[in-house]
Amino acid sequence: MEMDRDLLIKLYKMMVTIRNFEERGIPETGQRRMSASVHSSAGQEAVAVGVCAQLTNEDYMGSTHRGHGHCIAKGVEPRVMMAELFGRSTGSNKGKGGSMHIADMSKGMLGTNGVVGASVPLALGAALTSKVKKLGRVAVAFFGDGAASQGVLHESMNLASVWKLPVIFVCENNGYAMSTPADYALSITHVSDRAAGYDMPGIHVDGMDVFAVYDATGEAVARARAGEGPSLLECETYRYYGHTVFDDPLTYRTKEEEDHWRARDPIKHFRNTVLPMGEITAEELDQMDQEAVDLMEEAVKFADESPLPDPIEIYDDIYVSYPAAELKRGVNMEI
Ligand SMILES: Cc1ncc(C[n+]2csc(CCOP(=O)(O)OP(=O)(O)O)c2C)c(N)n1
Ligand SMILES: [Mg+2]
Repeated sequence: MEMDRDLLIKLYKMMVTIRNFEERGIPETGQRRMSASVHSSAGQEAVAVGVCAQLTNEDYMGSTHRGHGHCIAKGVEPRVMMAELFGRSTGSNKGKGGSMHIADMSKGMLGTNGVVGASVPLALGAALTSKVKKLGRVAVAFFGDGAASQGVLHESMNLASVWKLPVIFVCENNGYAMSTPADYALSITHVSDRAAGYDMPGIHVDGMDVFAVYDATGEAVARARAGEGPSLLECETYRYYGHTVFDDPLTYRTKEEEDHWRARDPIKHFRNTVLPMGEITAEELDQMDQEAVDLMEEAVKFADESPLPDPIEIYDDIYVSYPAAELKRGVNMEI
């Protein structure tokens, strides 16, 4: 593992920003009784950050319903994400998408996604674009252990291998799909073993260790950029909260299990690994913790003070546009 100070700072900042976004932003949306459900990625920060730190702004990424961390790690601004969660016009998608429809094409962020597994063919298509147009970009598809058994994943892995597309399939195995344990629902112990069926490398890493994720992704990205085709990376991780934060009594798992994973917290792991190296001090890391707290204060304030979308914009940004002037005249809104 060779990492310079700037990279270490970037990895830590991203992880604490995600943790703070989830632990501040999600309760805010709950208190405001917002209707859209939100899924916390707290606990899974090392996966999003370790993977995205190997990507450029131009590379593509398709995300899931549990996608706030992916967005932040890919460079989407937390305050426009917060505004999106609050349904405000300053949100990444003008307040009309919410948590599961955050996209930012300027960052190669193709979208969080309410349809389990749907990130995968999207990323595949982006990888095909890159190959056909010789753009040199790679595409990452994040998906969960539940999505791992969706048919579309297997069709996509097959096609990616046949066409040697520059795509990295990243399974975030957090142990559960809603309340269904992965070790019940999966036919094999490691999702990464399925790579053999598609003639691509399958790598299994500790998803609580940002350095392990970063290194494994680096190899997969290098392979993709060299035209050698796709890889499947499985990162073993854990979500700290329920499937959705507010409606899950968590009766399917034990306190002991939660404590076990929290003891392996990715942010703690980073501190324990990096501080003895002497490259960064505890005070500097504490300072970054505080900056992440301040950033979320500012993000919540920005979202709060932003207006709701104007109802006249409801038919904007869809495939068939409906002129605002006609809506104002109150003509039939059917299209
Ligand atoms: C196609 C489809 N099937 C079912 C659902 C309902 N659903 C939403 S999340 C989820 C579980 C997904 O589990 P996993 O892929 O492991 O992701 P995690 O929630 O653990 O991040 C299910 C079944 C859905 N949104 N889309
Ligand atoms: Mg899961």
